[in-house]
Amino acid sequence: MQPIDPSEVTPPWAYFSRREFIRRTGIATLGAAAFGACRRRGLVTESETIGGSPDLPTVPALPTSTRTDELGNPVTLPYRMNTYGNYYEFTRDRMAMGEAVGDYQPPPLKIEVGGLVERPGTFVADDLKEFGEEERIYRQRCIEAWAMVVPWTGFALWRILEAVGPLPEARFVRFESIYDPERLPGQRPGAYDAEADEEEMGARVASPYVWPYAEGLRLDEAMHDLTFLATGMYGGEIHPANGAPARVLVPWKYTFKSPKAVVRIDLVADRPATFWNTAIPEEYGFYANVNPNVPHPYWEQVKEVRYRGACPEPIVPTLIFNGYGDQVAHLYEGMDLEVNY
Ligand SMILES: Nc1nc2c(c(=O)[nH]1)N[C@H]1C(S)=C(S)[C@@H](COP(=O)(O)O)O[C@H]1N2
Ligand SMILES: [Mo]
Repeated sequence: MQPIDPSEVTPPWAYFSRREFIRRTGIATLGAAAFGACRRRGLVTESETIGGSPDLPTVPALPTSTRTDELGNPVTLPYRMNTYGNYYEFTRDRMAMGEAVGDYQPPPLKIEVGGLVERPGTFVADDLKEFGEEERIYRQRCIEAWAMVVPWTGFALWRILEAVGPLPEARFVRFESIYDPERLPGQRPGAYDAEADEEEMGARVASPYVWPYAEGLRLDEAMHDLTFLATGMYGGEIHPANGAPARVLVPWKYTFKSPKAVVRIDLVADRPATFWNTAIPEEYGFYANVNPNVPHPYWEQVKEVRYRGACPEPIVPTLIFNGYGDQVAHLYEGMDLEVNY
C-alpha cells in the first residue's frame, strides 16, 4: 500500500471554485450553457464532433492541475468532474449532471457483500479501514468518447473479496447501486418515456432501464489489483455526483463498468445481467474493454476528448485497454475482442 503524502491530500486546485472558474474563463453559466459559451468562442470540442472533424482549432490551454497520471496526463479539475458526467439515477443529460444532483445527500457508507462466499458481511466506513487506504490516479474513458483523469482514494477490491472468501463456485461478481426512487428521480416509473426515446434517441433503448443500476465482472477481473473500491476522491470525500459514498472503478473498461453508489456486492456463478447490456446489448457488451479497434455504432473510439477543466480540451488517441494493457491484456489472451466487445 502506498501511503498518502499529506501535502498531496489537499492540493489548492481541489478547491477550484465556481467563482474561480468564472474568473479564469469568463464563463458565468455552467453545464449546457457553458458548453454553448465555449462553442461560441470556438473553444469547445464536444465528443460528438470527434468522428467527423479531426482538425479542431488549437487554442491556448486554460489552467490545469500540476498533477498527472503515470503517463503525464494532467488531472481533471474537480469542478469539471462533478458537473459533467452520466448518472442516470438523476438525469440523462450529461451536461446537466451537476445541476440534477443538486444538493442530494447520499446515505452513509454501507456495503453488503454476499452470495457465494464463506463469510458474508456488512461493511460500514469503520469496517473498511482494515483494508487500508491508498491514492490512485486513474484515467476514465466513457464509451461516448470523453475522458477524465481523477485521483481516487480507497483500496483494491480484492481485499474485501478475500475477506469474505469466494466459494469455488463463484465465477463472477455483481455490483448493485443504490435504489431509492423517492430521492432518485430517474428511477421513478415513467422517468424516461419510450415515445420521447424514440424521437430523441432513435429508439435505441431496447428495453426499459432496469433499476437498480447493476454491473459485473469476471472473478479474475474483479480480483485484479487495478479494480478499486473508492471511498474518496481529490483527497476528500467522493462528490455526490460521482458516486458517493462508495464506487467501484475498473479503469481499463468503458466507464459504464464503474458503478456509482455501490451498496451490494455478490459473488455469483453465472454472468450477471447488467444495466447497459440489458438496455442495448448490441452497443454495450459485457466486457466493454476500452478498444480503439472496435468501433461503437455511434462513436468510432479511435480518439477521445480529455476533459481537464473548462474548455478547451485536447483530443487524444484512445489507447487499448485505456493505457493499462501491460497490466490487463493477459486476462483476455485468446479471446476475440471484437466478438466479446
Ligand atoms: N449507478 C450508476 N453508475 C454509473 C452510471 C450511472 O448512470 N449510474 N453511469 C456510468 C457512466 S456511463 C459513466 S461515463 C460514469 C460517469 O462517471 P463520472 O460522472 O463520475 O465521471 O459513471 C458510470 N457509472
Ligand atoms: Mo459512460
